Amino acid sequence: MSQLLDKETLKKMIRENVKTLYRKTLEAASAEEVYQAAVFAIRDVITDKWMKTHDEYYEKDVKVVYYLSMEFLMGRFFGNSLINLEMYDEVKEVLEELGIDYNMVEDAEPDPGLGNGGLGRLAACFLDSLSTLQLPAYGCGIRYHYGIFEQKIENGYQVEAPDNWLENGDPWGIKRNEYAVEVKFGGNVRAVPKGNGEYRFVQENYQSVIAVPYDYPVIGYGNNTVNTLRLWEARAKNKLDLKFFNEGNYQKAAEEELLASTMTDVLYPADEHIQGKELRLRQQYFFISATVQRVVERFKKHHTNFHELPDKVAFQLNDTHPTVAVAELMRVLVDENDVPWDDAWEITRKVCAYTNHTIMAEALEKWPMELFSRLLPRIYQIVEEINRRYCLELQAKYGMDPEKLRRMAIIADGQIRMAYLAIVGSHSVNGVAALHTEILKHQELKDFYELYPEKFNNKTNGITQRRWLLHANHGLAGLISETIGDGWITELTELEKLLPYAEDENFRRRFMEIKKANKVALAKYIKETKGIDINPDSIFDIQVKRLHEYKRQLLNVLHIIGLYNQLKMNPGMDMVPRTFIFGAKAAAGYRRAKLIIKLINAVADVVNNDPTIEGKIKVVFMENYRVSLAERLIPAADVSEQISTAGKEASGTGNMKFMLNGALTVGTMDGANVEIYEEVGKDNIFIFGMSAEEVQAKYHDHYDPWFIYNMNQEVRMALTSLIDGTFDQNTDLFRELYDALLNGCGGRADEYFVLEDYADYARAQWDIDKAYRDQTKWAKMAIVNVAKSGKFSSDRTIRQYAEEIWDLKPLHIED
Ligand code: NBG
Repeated sequence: MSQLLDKETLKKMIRENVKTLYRKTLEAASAEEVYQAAVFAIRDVITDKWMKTHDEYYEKDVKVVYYLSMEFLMGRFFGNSLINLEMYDEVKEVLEELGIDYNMVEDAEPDPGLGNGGLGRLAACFLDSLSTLQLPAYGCGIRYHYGIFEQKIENGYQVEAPDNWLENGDPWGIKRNEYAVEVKFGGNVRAVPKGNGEYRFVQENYQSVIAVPYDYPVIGYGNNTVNTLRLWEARAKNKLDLKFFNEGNYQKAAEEELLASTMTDVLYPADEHIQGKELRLRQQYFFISATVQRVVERFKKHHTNFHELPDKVAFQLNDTHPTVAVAELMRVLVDENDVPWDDAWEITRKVCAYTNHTIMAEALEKWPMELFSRLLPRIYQIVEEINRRYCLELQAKYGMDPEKLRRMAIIADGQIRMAYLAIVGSHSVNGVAALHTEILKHQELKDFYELYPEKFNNKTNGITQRRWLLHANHGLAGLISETIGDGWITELTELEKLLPYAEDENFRRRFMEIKKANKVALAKYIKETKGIDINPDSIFDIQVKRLHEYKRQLLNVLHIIGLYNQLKMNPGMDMVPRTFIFGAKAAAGYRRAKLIIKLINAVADVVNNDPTIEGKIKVVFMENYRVSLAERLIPAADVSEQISTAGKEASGTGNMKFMLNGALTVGTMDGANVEIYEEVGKDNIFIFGMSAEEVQAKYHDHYDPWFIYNMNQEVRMALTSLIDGTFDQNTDLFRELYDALLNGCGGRADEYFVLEDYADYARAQWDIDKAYRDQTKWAKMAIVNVAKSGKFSSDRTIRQYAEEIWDLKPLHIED
């Protein structure tokens, strides 16, 4: 047992906690109650480390990075905390000795969905790596009461239900009333003469909200570092304004309370699609203002010279969502601390750095001037001043070029372009995979790359192997540690040592047995939850990610329809049985994405119940895809579907999780797939489709999907199945998809080149079928994938951020 807590003490604590929390004996407690009791027992261990870590940060006055993000998709805390504390086996044993099923306890924890997808999960992987690398860090975000909606499938359609993750309390969070701060909205700005010819700007007649932080521990693996995830919640300053109340103006009296109560209620559930909603801008300023104020307060405890701020503080802006930090830091420095503008600007730029996560136009944040200036009057003035000075610089550099100025200005066409504010106000701008960064430099942000070439850099994303292998796949993790030792847990490139074992028959057999066991476990889960029988000897082919047209789930389904049509014509067709598994949430207002979900389910209904195809294809849509479900699915995958239109997926991180768990990728040369390809070589991955350059050329070229329709019988038949009643009894339900692919429905026909890439995708799928028949070869390929996944650890990514952007040094915390 770890020195932290011996088994008997732990047992006693769990019993005691059940008693004090629930007035129950352990025997009578539910899994949920045992879970809570166990959390409080291990919190004891965590808290000691946590306090020590923060005392040292404070005493040594180290530089700290603040990872500013609207989303942290943490996944469940319990299992992962035990893993990082190296207490997993012991706690499992303790519970089992108490007659409690460990897995039931783990499953009792709600999976907090405080993020949409890749961007939020990346933030969570980064926090794990920061603590493991002993780097001083805070994650700063919002404590939404409702995370991403819970997805239910009713009659094949997605139905959204609220996700009340706090329902049974929040045993991981600690409320820190002592650090509450006031955040001001609206009102007007008054210029007050300072007496020296200058003015101080003060906000008046504003509405206040109090930001209250909740701190969550982020535990490093096998060390004593416990960093903090700080999530802010809104509380009303004055419950009821008595002055208005006494005047009988009840609505006005309750206004601030209402403002506070809705502020942090719910996460916006649209991925890569921003609607300029007032509440969202409020949320952004709310958590940023609270964070910036706290950070500056803390800095002032040790310092009086603000030029030292960049030596002590780094802000990383996770996409444009926290960009208002640039202006808020200026406000706090200039208005509240009398720092001259030019100094404040130099300091701000040194502190801030911006990560771009997408080139999808719908995701680029722009706020209407009217809304922005009404909600944040002083911040608006500051942005205007930043823009004025920046435009003067542009003119000095490029002369009077009105077109260029309009293109590059932060404020133009009545809108504030947050990406441009982030670029101008930062010293670093990074993309999240090599290809993505190149596209930013030479296409999307070309003007800015010309202006500030030194700011641009790449940081290819990564994932934490602690959650995605050590925790999610005990079988494989065990085999690897037994074979090459456990160094890979903190240095993933150690996995290269597995390469020679690809030639070792015994290792291959065990590797494949583990995959098989994971598949059997998933098959059982699918049977229990969906009632569908799937064959564990079939190829498990999985596409799990948000539903988005550019990710092309539609290409996958069309190909399934194509296969089905072939089997109908030729029931004896020789193919390895395939189970196609999907998981995806669609943004509630994204109609076409929801229709694609309905199509997947409709195809599943027909295919799964057609005896003539002899179970050669099964289709399963797993509802409510989330971190904990990913942990079940990915270890059981044979094939990883990464089939976005080239140039559109900034990086992808699911692709890395599959690779690490020994699935082979079928994918386009997009995002980080390109780098996976470079690592494993062409023989260990199934690449198909147009390159990003070819896609770019096709956009400008004449592209005619009808030509493909006419030339390719398989495509024609698959499309026809969409409208001939095969999947919807002639209601024309799927005609919209048919039209979107062939005619465009108002937009471009087949905007994401599904039909253009179809034939090569089908070819790659037959290559997979062929490869899988040779199990020895398949096992070798899968082992090479695992062995070569070292580059994709978020430890590597975070080391690069720390060295190349933050100039952040590790601090070892003693026992
Ligand atoms: C997403 C990209 C993914 C990428 C993650 C993390 C947004 C805005 N972007 O490709 O689509 O892996 O960010 O960087 O969610």
